[in-house]
Amino acid sequence: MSELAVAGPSSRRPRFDVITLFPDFFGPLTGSGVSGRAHARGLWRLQAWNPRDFTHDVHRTVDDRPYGGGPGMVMLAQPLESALHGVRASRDEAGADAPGTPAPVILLAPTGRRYAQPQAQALAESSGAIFVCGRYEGVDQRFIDRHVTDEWSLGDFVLSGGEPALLAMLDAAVRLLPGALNHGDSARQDSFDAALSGLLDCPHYSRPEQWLGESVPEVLLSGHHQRIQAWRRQQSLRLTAQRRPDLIAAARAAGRLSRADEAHLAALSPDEGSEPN
Ligand code: 9D3
Repeated sequence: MSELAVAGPSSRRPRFDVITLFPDFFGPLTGSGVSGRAHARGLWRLQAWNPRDFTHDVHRTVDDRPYGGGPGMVMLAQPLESALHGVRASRDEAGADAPGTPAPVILLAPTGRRYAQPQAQALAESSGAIFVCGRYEGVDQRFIDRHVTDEWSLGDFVLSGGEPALLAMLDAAVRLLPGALNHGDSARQDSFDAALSGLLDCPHYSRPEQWLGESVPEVLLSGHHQRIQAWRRQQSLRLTAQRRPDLIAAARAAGRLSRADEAHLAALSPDEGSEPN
């Protein structure tokens, strides 16, 4: 069997194309930190496309006023579609997607489905995606109806556009690529979900042992691996019960809480119970 046949779509480096009026937004993602290092290692790639470069009028118009009136501007369908055609041709040329499986077209929008770790994981295991970042009040619905396959939101707060949301989403995906983290990190990453059962992480301490009169919890200095593990688990349970009771319920429903976990939760005093958000 040839080498090419061995490398299936799942082992392909993801390629992300972004249609955006602000391509400069994405420099830090490819240039800095964990995502930048992964990019330098060739683990993923990103190409930004500006719809302004796909206009034909002298003003390079990418937006206009909404029919029916109202505040703000709407992104025009034509420059977005022309940019998308450019993206498709480029991906085909590069063989970015397996034949017959075109990349999804994902619109970043406050009306989208909430992004979370499963979506990050799916992106990391994919051959990539085409993202459309909205600006202004929105995107002409006819472009969405014709081309967009998914709509994603980062959460219930108002951004000035899709770009900052997409930065966070891609960062979450890229750090999951095999080889993106250094060795110590990746071992931790492999066990991260399983070890914490979807709970919040425990508190961490480092040197010095005494800082401004505050000590490190004694158990962490004890050298008793099992006691340390138990303490960390209990801290995770306490913190999660306080701040994210929804995650406790989800872990319980998934059968990820042991009898010892349940006993610890039951023993938490009422003032350690859930606090209002
Ligand atoms: C007046 C109605 N506005 C909705 C609250 C319109 C509107 C506000 C902000 C339309 C688009 C935007 C820009 N935001 C995004 O494009 C966006 C976003 C967000 O605002 N919050 C969380 N996730 C995302 S993903 C894209």
